Amino acid sequence: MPQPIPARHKGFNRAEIVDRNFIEFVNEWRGEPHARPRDDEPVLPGSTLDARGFRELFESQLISRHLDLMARVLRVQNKVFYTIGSSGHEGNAMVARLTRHTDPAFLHYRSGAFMAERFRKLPGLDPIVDSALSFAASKEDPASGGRHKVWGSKPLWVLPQTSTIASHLPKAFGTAVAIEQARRIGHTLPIPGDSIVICSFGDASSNHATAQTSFNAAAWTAYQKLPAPVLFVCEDNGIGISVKTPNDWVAANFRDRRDLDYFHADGLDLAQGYAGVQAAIQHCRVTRRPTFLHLKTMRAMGHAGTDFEIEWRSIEELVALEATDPLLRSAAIALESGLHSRESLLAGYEAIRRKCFAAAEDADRRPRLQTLEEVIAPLAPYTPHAVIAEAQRADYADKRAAVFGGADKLPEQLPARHLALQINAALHDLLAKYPESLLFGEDVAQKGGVYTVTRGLHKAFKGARVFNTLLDETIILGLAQGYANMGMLPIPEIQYLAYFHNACDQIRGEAASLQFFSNDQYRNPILLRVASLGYQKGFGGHFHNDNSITALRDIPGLIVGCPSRGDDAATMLRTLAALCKVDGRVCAFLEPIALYMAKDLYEAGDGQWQFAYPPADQAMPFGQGRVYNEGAQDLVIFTFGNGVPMALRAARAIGEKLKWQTRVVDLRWLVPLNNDFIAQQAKSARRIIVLDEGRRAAGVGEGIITAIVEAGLGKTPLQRVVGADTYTPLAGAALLVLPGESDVVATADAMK
Ligand SMILES: Cc1ncc(C[n+]2csc(CCOP(=O)(O)OP(=O)(O)O)c2C)c(N)n1
Ligand SMILES: [Mg+2]
Repeated sequence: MPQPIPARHKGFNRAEIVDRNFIEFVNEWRGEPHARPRDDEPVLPGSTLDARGFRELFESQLISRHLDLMARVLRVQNKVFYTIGSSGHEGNAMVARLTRHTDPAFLHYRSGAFMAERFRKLPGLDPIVDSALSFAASKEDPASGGRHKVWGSKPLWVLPQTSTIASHLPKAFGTAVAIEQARRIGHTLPIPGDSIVICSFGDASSNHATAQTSFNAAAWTAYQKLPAPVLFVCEDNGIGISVKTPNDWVAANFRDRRDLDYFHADGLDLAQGYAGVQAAIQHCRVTRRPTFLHLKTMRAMGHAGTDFEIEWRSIEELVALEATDPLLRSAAIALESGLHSRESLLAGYEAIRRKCFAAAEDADRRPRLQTLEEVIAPLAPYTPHAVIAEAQRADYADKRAAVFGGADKLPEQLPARHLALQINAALHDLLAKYPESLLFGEDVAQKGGVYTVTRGLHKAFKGARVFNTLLDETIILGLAQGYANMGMLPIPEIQYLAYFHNACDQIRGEAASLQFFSNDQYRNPILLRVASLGYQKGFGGHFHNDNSITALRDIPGLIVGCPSRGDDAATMLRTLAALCKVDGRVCAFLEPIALYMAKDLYEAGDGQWQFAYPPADQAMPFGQGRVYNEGAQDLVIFTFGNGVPMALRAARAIGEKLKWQTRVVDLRWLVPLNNDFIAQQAKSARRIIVLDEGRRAAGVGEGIITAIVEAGLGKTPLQRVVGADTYTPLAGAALLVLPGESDVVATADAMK
């Protein structure tokens, strides 16, 4: 017969009930205690956890629990701004105890106990004070400076996470690979060489494409007998918000995966579960193989403070669930082992409650972010003098000579050449300049990329620095973040812009946000190259001619450069690498495929779109555009990429037809746009054409026009020649969609 549910268990506020359950459980405990164990003796007979370990773990669990309870109370008073809690997941403290504070951790949002336990590893840190500052969005929050409630810590190697499900798994995998690769390229790691990477997530999240690709990539790596010491910790509470995970699904799904070694541990019971956690961590550390720890947890108090479970679950189910609260089990162990009396346990429980509330009240009195400047301070650091100095630094002549086959064979001594060859030379230079740089992507190694832009790099720098990845853009960008986290300079390639969109969140939600959410304590510089844009004739169709730059333009903090000619590409790559090295920026370099092999400007054979390779000490100042036919005022064409040679040809036709002098402005830097430069060029224009190969609804042109209008120059006659809002079709029909030279001439003609 099921027991009737007592009225006091039927309340709406489950936090109060969970709290009361603990006190009642302790008060009503009537067991027989064992002889109190010494610190180094098993907490209960047969357990691999000793008494001291238990005591500390239990305290970490209680800290986490009281932070949750405090958050529920103070949220309604507007003193705390986050209520997604860790209640029921406190067993994850065991993972923290059995790993080192230098094992990088990318954590699930239910990691309060993990954090409290990891705090023990360094003296002088207080998890309650730090967490309270974070809950209160205080400017003094050491994790994010009040920007988000994240689990993060610079000294404890907890890299802060945003809350997009599973988005942290690719970079956790990448960091594990990077730890091992460092040795192969002679790079000094910021952490010990036998570190492992910890990455936790929920059961529902394990189904996410981003999670699955990370498991797959880790297994793909281990299958080739390459090390990938990542510990995936699946905290299985059987539910994701309100959707139940099918019974036993996580075990069934992961138990027998090839090259992903499965361990199980009961996270609801410290005495029982410790051995399983120990085994998994030991296995990962020693074998350097991807390891999957299935940690049983439960979720108490709903998904967040806003989730009133009683409205959508039966009371019987809730009460049964709450009876499995791991803190009740820890209380039982504490009492059974003789480590605590009922009184001392409750006194300890209340003391931690008081500490949490006091810390929260104190945090509430601390300053919060007050100005926009404060909010965005860590987003996009830029130190211009240091960047240009680094970009122009050319103290690697010997290495250059070795790479190019002799001091007399340097690329600047060769005749003018086209874009693809100049990018290729510039990449040789960058890899020579930065021994910690790595170039990787699909087909970039022996084949040298689809367009031979990376040809020769694999031979020159060998497979540890120039290599093919598995076919997954999310993983390519996860690897990039991992290498960056370990102090390397990743230069990933994405084969086409359309395939960047496939993995965009790894830049938008993760890489570009790290400086912001860590208050600039962590940086993950990346120099991402993407073969981009339209008009190319080798491979037709939309996905090889994607002209949408918009998805990059609105990513806060990202830098986007787009060259139209080879010499600019080289000087720009140097600046982008310097922006990575000096300011830790995430940069994208859009290489116009259609211009890779372009040699001519006006007529076949004129060779006017080939340029000499700039010597190694030349670099392009960030934001600087290029102006053709300076001083011309009848018409100014603002453009970039393929639009530049197109505009120059159109300018010649316009000159013949309308007798106008046309200035062509190549912006070169598309994110952020240099509004002052645009305004300065627009000021003296009688007419303006914005030539944008992106799309009408959302390209680059709107940004250019906004800069012109905001500079008070909106009265200048202005027209836009821009791509249509459609996908790009195959063959000649592509030119119906993309702007053409004759469109520019016709638009000018209509402005007479
Ligand atoms: C990409 C993405 N989709 C949806 C969400 C909304 N969301 C937040 S938590 C969550 C459930 C996660 O469940 P689980 O992985 O089991 O973790 P738990 O909360 O149970 O610990 C969902 C759907 C999200 N944050 N990110
Ligand atoms: Mg879950």
